[in-house]
Amino acid sequence: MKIANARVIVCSPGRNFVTLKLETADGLYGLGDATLNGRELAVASYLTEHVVPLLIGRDARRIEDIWQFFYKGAYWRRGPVTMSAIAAVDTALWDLKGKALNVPVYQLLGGASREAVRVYGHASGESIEDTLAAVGRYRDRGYTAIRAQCAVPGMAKTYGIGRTDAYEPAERGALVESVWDTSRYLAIVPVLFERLRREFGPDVQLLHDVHHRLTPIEAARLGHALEPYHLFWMEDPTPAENQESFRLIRQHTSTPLAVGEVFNSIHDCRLLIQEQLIDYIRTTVVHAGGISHLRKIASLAELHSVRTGSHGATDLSPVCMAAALHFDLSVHNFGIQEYMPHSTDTDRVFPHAYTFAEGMMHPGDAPGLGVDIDESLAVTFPYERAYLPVARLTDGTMHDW
Ligand code: KDG
Ligand code: MG
Repeated sequence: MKIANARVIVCSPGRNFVTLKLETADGLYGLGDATLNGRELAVASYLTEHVVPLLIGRDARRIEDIWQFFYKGAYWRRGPVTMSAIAAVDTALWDLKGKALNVPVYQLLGGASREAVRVYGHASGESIEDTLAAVGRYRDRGYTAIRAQCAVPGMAKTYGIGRTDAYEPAERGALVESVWDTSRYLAIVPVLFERLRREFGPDVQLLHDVHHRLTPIEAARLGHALEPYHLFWMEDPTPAENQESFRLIRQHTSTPLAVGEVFNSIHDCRLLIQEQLIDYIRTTVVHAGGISHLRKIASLAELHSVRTGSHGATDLSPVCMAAALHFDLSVHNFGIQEYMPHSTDTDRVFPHAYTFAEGMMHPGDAPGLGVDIDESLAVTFPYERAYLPVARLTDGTMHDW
């Protein structure tokens, strides 16, 4: 099981993806996702220039040792570029081990802890009425948990509002600057959820993403205002570099909190978990060091009654989605998985065994991760520069993501 070859494949079937393909001398290969939205080529370069040369000749069976080698051995620790690169190596090694032993990865992780994985979808609209209609469509497709986002009146563009149910967060070409107005946002969100509960009753699980736009006290106020509508979670209420700021939010509201899609190591969420300042940890395979590191975060979270709720937007490739589903199926303290279906072109480039039915997903029982890459099709979709939009306050001040 010596690693004989390693290649980085960059393609853009609807959006950019970076994939690491590891090949062994015995003719097996494993895939890992290394996509970092808006910074794809930085990870591709880190892999090609610094990681791939050190991988050749290593024993692919030594997953933990290779992880520690790239984490401790680089001297420079953590950071999204490094951790996405390590994640790609780790994911590809789990894929390889599954294929070598002829079992799906979840069997290597302790086996299934549940029959299938509950996912949530993204409903959004330009008005409250549009958002209600979008939630209705998700219900009709079988989703039992739905994230609801509504455009903020008076703001030309609100992040997270799709023109169709299937949308892409990054915009190709020039970077878009939008205007953010906290007062208007805080005014509309409770009205939206009051309508949603009235219309859809108590059974559907409702989620909301704040995208880090509030201060801790504003977030506390929103969480408190949403309490009558029993959200499954309020996500990323405030930027979380300062983990202590969640103490303030927690003191004021019982609305469950989910944080962590931008975190890349256990140290980014250690205090949040140990002090039980959050309810769901959203770290994901590709951005938090792969399946191996995510399992350590989940184990810490399990000790403190925090459950997992991994990020699953379209900028995580089907390779990451497959890895996430193997992780979700196996880990005891799984909470929910985000699922934003990929474009048809993406699904054609990355054929996969995972399935969706009635709001639940399963990774399938193919050996390894159960996902492939059609390289001859991938080359027909070359990289295109794209960025997430940024937000400024009405007076032009650059605002938090
Ligand atoms: O790359 C960033 C997007 O994936 C992110 O903004 C989407 O917040 C998001 C979510 O919860 O899916
Ligand atoms: Mg989010």
